[in-house]
Formats: sequence, C-alpha cells, structure tokens
Amino acid sequence: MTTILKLGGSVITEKDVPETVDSEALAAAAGAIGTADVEDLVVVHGGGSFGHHHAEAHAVTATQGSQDATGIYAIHDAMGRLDDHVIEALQGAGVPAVPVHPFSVASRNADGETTLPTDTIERLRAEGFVPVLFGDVVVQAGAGATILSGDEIVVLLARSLAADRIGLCSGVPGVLDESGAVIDRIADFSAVAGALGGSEATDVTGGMAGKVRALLDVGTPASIFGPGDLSAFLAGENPGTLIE
Ligand code: IP8
Repeated sequence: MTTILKLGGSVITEKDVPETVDSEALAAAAGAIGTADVEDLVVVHGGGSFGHHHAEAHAVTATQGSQDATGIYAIHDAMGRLDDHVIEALQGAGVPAVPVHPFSVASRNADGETTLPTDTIERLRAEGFVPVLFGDVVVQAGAGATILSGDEIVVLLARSLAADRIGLCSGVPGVLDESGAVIDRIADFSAVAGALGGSEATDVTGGMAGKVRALLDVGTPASIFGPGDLSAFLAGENPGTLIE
C-alpha cells in the first residue's frame, strides 16, 4: 500500500513571514507521521514562505522561466533550507526520512510536460527510507527553469509509483462549497465547478479547482484535509474531502 502525503506550505510555514517555519505545526505533523503505521510512504512538501517568496522576487512561475542561475539557485536553496527543517522534524519523530531534490532529477519539455524519474525513489523505498520531495525549480526546454509545484509532484508520483492513496494536508479542512461547508466526496468535476470557480480553471499549480481536476484525472483516491485530520488520514480514514 503506497501512500503519498503532501504537507502544504501553508501548514508548515508562517506564510506571511519570509523563511519562517511554523515549528509547532511541523512538529505536530511529523509526530503524527512518526506514530502512524504506514508501510510505504512518500512525503512531498510545498514552499510556503520559503519558495514562493524567492520565486516572486525573481519573477519565476510555473510558466515564466528564468535563465539567471543566481535567481534559480536562490529559489532552490530556500526550498532546501525548508526541506532541512522537514527532514530534521521527521527524523526527530522516528521517521526514516531522506531528501530527494526534484531540481536535480526532474525536467520539463517546451510544452510544460514534466518528467520525474523515480528509480532512486523506488530504491530508497525498498531500502526502508521515506523519500521527501518538495516544490522546486525545474529545468525547462527553452525557458531556463520554471517552478514545479508540490501538487504536480504528487500527481507525477501517484502515476509512476501506482500509489494507492494520496493525502493533501492543507490549510483548509477540505474542498469547500459555496456556503463554506466541506464537500465530503467529489467524483465529477462538473458537480462542483460552480463552487470551485468554474470549469475553465485547469492550472494544476493554481487554486483548488485545478487541484481537484488534476486529482480526478489521476484516479488515485485523494483526500484533502486540515492538519488536525492528519492522524485520521494516516490511520486509513477519509477525512475532509475525498476525490475519487
Ligand atoms: O507550494 C512551490 O510548491 P507549492 C515551490 O507546492 C516553490 O506550490 C519553489 C515556489
């Protein structure tokens, strides 16, 4: 049973204060992972106040690249610093976490299609490690490097590792309807298009609509839930919104 868990950047960092970890939230998430009985886990985390701050400063987005090595490294290096905190917290909670830097392995063609080879990740899992990836920069044909979001990494991994479950631990308790209530289950985008701002939203790195569409496409059952529900998800429950 392979589980891919994303810790949202807004969960583990203070989103509005540059390069600030939310140590309490990170420790709580790491503790929940450490005490859970998950046999085969891959962790991905977002950028929060580390990556996004630097990406903005260097005007790099998922589609707008840069060939400035200094700027690209500044973004990658900030994400590496956040990843150091994540690895340290996970290891401190007894999780055999080790880093896999997407910038060193992923690549994108001129159409924006991303390839993320997984042989290293699979070997790490076979050896009992928990690979930890993160939203990063990615080399893109003709554009220098662009942003590869943690959400896109989750989708790529779910496909290539034939994952059984996806969990997105986010700053919200699930996908919300027009009245602000959590939608329990989404099986069809058109049923929730109104609540999510319309079916024209297709950007997988963008808001909730793009996220839901991308997860429906993958076909792996995916739960979107808040930090308080992380233990329940890892115990096999489907808290928040189940997308399948
Ligand atoms: O927070 C973006 O990852 P996300 C990472 O999952 C960077 O969208 C480098 C901005």
